[in-house]
Formats: sequence, C-alpha cells, structure tokens
Amino acid sequence: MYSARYEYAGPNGRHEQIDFFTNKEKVSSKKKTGIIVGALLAVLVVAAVVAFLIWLFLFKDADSDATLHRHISPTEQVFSGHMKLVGAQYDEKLEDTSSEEFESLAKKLETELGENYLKEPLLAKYYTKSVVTAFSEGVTAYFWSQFYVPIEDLDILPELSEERVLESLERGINQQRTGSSLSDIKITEVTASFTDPRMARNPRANECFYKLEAEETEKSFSSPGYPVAYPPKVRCQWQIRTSESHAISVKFPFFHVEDDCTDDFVSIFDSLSPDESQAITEKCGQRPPSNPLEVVSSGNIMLINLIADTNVQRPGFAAEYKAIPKSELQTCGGALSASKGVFTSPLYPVFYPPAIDCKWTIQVPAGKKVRVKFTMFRMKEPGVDIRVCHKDFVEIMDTKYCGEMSTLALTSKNNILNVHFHSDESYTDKGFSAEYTAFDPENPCPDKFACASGICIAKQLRCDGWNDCGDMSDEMKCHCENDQFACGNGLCKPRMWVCDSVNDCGDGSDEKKCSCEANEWRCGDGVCLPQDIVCDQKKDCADGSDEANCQASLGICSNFSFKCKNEECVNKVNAECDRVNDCSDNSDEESCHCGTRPYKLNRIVGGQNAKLGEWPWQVSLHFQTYGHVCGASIISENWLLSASHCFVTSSPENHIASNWQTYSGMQDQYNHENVQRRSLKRIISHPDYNQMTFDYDIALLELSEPLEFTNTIQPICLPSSSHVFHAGMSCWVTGWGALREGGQKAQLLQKASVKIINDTVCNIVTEGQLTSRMLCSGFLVGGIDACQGDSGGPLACFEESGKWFQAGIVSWGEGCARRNKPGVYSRVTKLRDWIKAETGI
Ligand code: 4AZ
Repeated sequence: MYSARYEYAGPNGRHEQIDFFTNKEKVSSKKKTGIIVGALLAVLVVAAVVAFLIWLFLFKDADSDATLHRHISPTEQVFSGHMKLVGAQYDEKLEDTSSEEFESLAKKLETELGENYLKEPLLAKYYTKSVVTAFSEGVTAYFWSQFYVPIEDLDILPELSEERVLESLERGINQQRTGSSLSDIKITEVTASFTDPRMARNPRANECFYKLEAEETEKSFSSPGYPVAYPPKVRCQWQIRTSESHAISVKFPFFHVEDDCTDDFVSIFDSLSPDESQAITEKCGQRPPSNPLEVVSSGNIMLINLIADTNVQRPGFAAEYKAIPKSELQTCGGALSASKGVFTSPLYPVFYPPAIDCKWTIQVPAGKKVRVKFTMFRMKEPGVDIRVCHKDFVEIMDTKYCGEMSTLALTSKNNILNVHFHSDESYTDKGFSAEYTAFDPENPCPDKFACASGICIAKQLRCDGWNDCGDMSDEMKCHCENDQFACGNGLCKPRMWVCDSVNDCGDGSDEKKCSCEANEWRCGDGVCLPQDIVCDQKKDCADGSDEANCQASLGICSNFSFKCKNEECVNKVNAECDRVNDCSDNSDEESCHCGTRPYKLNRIVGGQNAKLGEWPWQVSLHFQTYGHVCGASIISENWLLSASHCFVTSSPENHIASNWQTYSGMQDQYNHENVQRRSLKRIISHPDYNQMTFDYDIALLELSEPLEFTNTIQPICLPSSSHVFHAGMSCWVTGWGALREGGQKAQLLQKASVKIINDTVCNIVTEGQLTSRMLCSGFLVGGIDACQGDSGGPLACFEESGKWFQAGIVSWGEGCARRNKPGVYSRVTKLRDWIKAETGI
C-alpha cells in the first residue's frame, strides 16, 4: 500500500524429559538391600508407575497436538538463571562440560539448589531436578530447575511462581552455612525466571549442543542439515564465548525457519541460560537477504537455540560470528557540533546491544536551532506501551520514543538538543538512524520552501497539487491556472474534480454549489434530474439512486430492491443487517454475524500501520516459497474472497490450490502468534475473468479446514446486490502490498482511507476502461492507494448499522498513487449473486 517480533513461545505440552523417573529409580534402588525378591518387586512397582505416567504423557501429547497453538505446559515448569560464586577458582576447564572440574562443581551446585527447594513445602512437592549448564568468568554458574505438577494439581500452578522460586533460592543464600555441599564456596547473587522447557538442555547429554569460541576473525556455523533442511523435531543449542574484553556479534546471512513461530523458532540470549529476562530476540519465518538478522551481546557470552517441534522442515540458517572489542560497543553518544551530521544507535543497522546508554549533545552556534529527522526508527519490544516506553527508548526534549516510527522529525527550542538512547537487559532491535542540521530560525530553509512542520522541500514542489510537506503547507495560497479551481482555503484543484462528491479541497469548497434546483433530484453522482423521476420504477440516475429508497413502492421490485428470502422486495437503501426487520420473514437480518471487530481499538491518529485485530477479515496469501503475494478476505469459516488475477496468470502453477498457504489473524508477516494457517482445497476463478481487461477479477478460495473465529479472525459482511456505496464515501483498503510504486512489500499490515470515486469521473480517468464490475476508490490528487501485493484484499466500508461491508476487491490501477490514476476494485455488489451460487453464502 502506498502512502520481526516477539512471541513468547511458551513451553509446549510435550514431555521430552522423563529422566526424573530414572532418578527416582536410582534413588530407590540405592536404598535397596541385597534381597533380590524385594528388588524385583520394587522394580515392578516403579515400572508400573513409569508405564502409567508414560501413558499419561502420550495421551496428553495427542491432545495438545490437536490444537495449533501450544500454551505453557500444565505439567512441566522450568526456571532458569545464573548465580555468582565467591570462593570458587575460575579455571578454563570449567568451560569443558566433560571435565572433572565441571562435573564436580556442577554436581555440588545442583545438590545445593535441590536442598534449597526442598526446604519450601510447595516447591519440594513438585521439584524434580536442576541442571548446571555452564560456567563463565566471575565465577558465574548457569542453571535451570525443573518442577513437575501432576494434572490433578494444576490449580496450584499460579503459586509456582518466579517470585517463590527466587525467594527460596535467596533464603538459601542467606542461610548458607559451612559444611554444606558447597564447602567454602558462597553464592552471592541468584536469578531465576520462567523458561520454555524446550530450551532447557543438558550440555552433558550431548544432544545437538555446540560450544563455540568467537575470535576477531569471523567464523561460521549453521543449523543441522543446512542448506537442505533441518531434521524434524530438532532442538539445538549453541553456547558462544569470547574473551572478557570482547562482545559477540552474530549475523545470519541466510535465515529460513518455519513461518509459524509457535513451534519452530530461533531464540537468542545475552546469557548462557535461556533466561527470558535476558532474551535478545526470537525469530522465525524467512528473512530476505536485504534484511539479515544481526545481533550482538552485551558481555562475552551468548546462547542461541533452534527449536523446531513440527515435522515441517525448512533450510534453517547459516550464521557468522566474531568477537568485537567491547570498546566498540561503548563508542556511542558524545558531542556533535558540526552544522549537520548523522548519528545512529550503537552498531546500526546491526541490532543494538542490550544494557547500554548513549547520550548525544548536539550544539550549534548561538541563535540557531537543531532539526533532527529519523530516517529509520525501530525499537520494538514485547509488552511495551509505546506511550510510556518503559524499556528501550530514545528521549528528546523530555519525551520518550519507542516502537516503530516512519516519520519522526523534531526541532529544538534553542541551539542545544540532548538525545538519550537507552537499552535495557532484554530484547533489542535495529535501533535508529538520524540526520541533524542546524538552521536559522529566521530563514529556516535557504533556497528551499519551509513547510509549517519545519521540514524543507525543493521550491519546485510548491503548488504542484501534491502534499509534499505532509501537512499541506506547500499547497496553500497558490495562484490557480485556468483549468484549476481555486479552493476557499487557497488550494488549486483540477476543475474536473469540482462536484464529484469528493472534498478535494479539504474545506468542501469544491463540493459546494453543487446542489440542484428545488424541483430537481440530485443523483448520487451529482447529476440533476426532474424530481418526478424519483421512485418511478425506472433507473434514471446512473447509480440508480432515484429508485433506491422507495418504501412507498411496497411490492414493487426493481434492481435496487433488497430481495427477501420469501421473494418480498424492500425498497430501502442498505436494508441488510441494519438491525431493523424489513422483510416479513426477517431474512434481511439473517446471516449478520460478520463485519465486527472484537478488539476494542483506540483511534489511531496518523500512521498507516494497522493494529492487531483492526482488520480481522484480512488474509495474507503466500505462494510456494515466495512469501506474501496477494490479499484476500474472510467471508465464512470455509471461504475466502480474492482476485482472479492472483491465480489466473501465464503460469498454470498459480491455479494449483496446494501451492498456496493462507494466513488469517496476521498483522506482522514475521509474527505468527495466534495466526491460523490454512491450505486451500479449491480455487474458483470467475469464468468470465478477462486477463486483458481485468473484468470479473474475483476468485473464491475454499479452505482445507475451517477457520476458528477469534478476536483477530472474523468474517466481513458481503453487501447484497442492491447495496449502495455512494461516491464520496470513505472506506479502507488494507494489505501488505508495496509501500510505493516498484517498492518493497510491507512487513506490517497497512491501512489507508480512500474515497469511492464516482463512476463517470472514474471512467474518464481510466480512459474508458471501467466496466460495471469495477469501481474506483482513492484520491485523484494521488498519494494514497493500493499497490502491488494488495491485490485480492478487501475495500471495507463501515455502515451506519455498525458493521463493515466489503465494497471492493483490490484489482488494478495505473501504477500506484499517481495523480488522476485511482485504484480500481472489483465491485462486489455486481458479483454477489455469483458468490452465492458458488458458496451458498
Ligand atoms: C497490483 O499490481 C496492483 N494502484 C494493485 C493495485 C493497484 C495497482 C497495482 C492500484 O497488484
């Protein structure tokens, strides 16, 4: 449309680790005397318990496999963290998990952890084991602890909290006594946070576990099976270390993990334990080479996990890693005194490191001011309210900025501007790049035009009919040419746009004085006709508006009547789903479970990124390995509506249902949280679709499995064939299409408000290419439009009834957002009967 991600991949419901039974077996066998009969009996009892529990696990697994989205396992809770040890000698051998030194210290700490939990009755009841996974200089030990809560005790889960685990460990630290298993080692600090059990690995078990040493020369590693495919159900971990004076940088030149992050993802930590509070990022899907993932640690350690729980196999990733001097991370901020320059977040465009602060002071000569324009700004973090920005932020003039911003430009109040960049311990992002310039407040834009917003634009752009400043200030107070209309507010607009039912001037002056004489009827397209043509059962206006609202003509059926199921006709504009029973059989209010947004959304001022759940009928269609290609809309649990030209192309592959995947409930192409993916059973293209003219550009897609409607997945209402979307009405077009003509597709769903353009004007500007199955929407001034990749998506209009109806399907246009070249859409009302005939909807 013209104008990455966090997901808490909760622990799954699988119980890959059943070794705690074996532990119990061991414990019980130790206690056994040499009485063979007793031993045999005990083994039998244990075997019976194991068999029962395995059955329980398998049963539960089968159940959870049936649901697409796994949630935190009700039975396995894992906490991971680290602890600082005083009195322990750091020895490089501690980095070798197979060394005696590692084994000995790890065992002691594991025992100590266990003893601490056993002092707390609730923890003692469910505690199963702790595993020390690594040591680093300091001495810091990394560990995880596992608790098992049987199904019958599930309601206890909220009490098995991070706080409780941490409290028990801290109490243990405070009560440390000599003579404990740790002898003269003291634990001084400890952390523990919830961890996805899938990432709780035991390095001593040697299962897809790698230790890497980063150096200043780049080295590489890749996921198993790369570049063909990683094996199904694979869980791998890479521990990366470097010297204390360095940090670690890892770049993924190739990254293709399954699209759905619920079960398959890569997560990266600024620690050697998979501690949520020290997560750097978590990613899945496919990354284009133009946007590689590149992360850095804050210290000399990093942990990378690949979790792929499904049978879906993807090529995986190739990674390059190297050590970078810590001094390089710290070189941010400082004094900037040139008249212009660029400054960026540390290491930009690589992800900035966690836990870093940078302060810039931009000082320009007295009497001047500073203008800062962010050419890129992305500091997104899960669970952050971008109005507060309590985690990572950029602070300027007492305001904190975070999230993602496409246009951020600020001007200082005097000659000094302070900029503060802050990143906390968890989650990092690409950061920002900003340009600053000093300017003279008396003459802010030498040889350029000064927009009211403070931005400077080329003088030639003034009064060219385009809103180049973004605030229209370049189009004000212009001298109008002969073929232009002088708006009341000083704008000049083509005369052709006067009285076209679109407020092109912005102040309504081009639409004033368009009314008809007292004894005349004004058609929807502005044409004046004698009053007596109204309700004469003949279509006199081109848009039929003279016959559309004739309730007096009871029993009279015209093309503009709403047809009830019992064949009765209702002559009322948009009678369906308006909460009034117009048909005697009430059929006008049937099938109205559509067109509503369950999520309550705040009004969004400016910005074109859609919010999650704002357009719950929007679907992304992915073709083979190409990712997003077209849009579609949900019209029922089993059917989507799209454009024929997405499927009928010179390549027959496009018409094969199995080559497509549909994603419903999606907002971010890289975030598949709560997204429902369905394959296609059938593609029905309109038999009259014309590849030359794009006439009948409509297709129905039958899903292989029904959708489950949720807060973010809902059907849109289909208008009846008599529904009127009048010229001038504001509707919304949505999609992940190109952000400008010939540009890249959007990662985040985009929305744009566009106006229905009257058919006569539309036919003129499209040079007679309009058919009755098409409608135009957009702005003749250009600037806002659908674009490549938006095709097949809906043009949604909000009706007084409080419901959203689909007026159009994105079809074609000459370029994108060009002046006098609005977007052309398939007209759903004209194709409504075909939809009904094919789907019964
Ligand atoms: C396309 O190529 C496309 N400006 C869709 C819409 C428009 C142009 C091109 C409208 O899919």
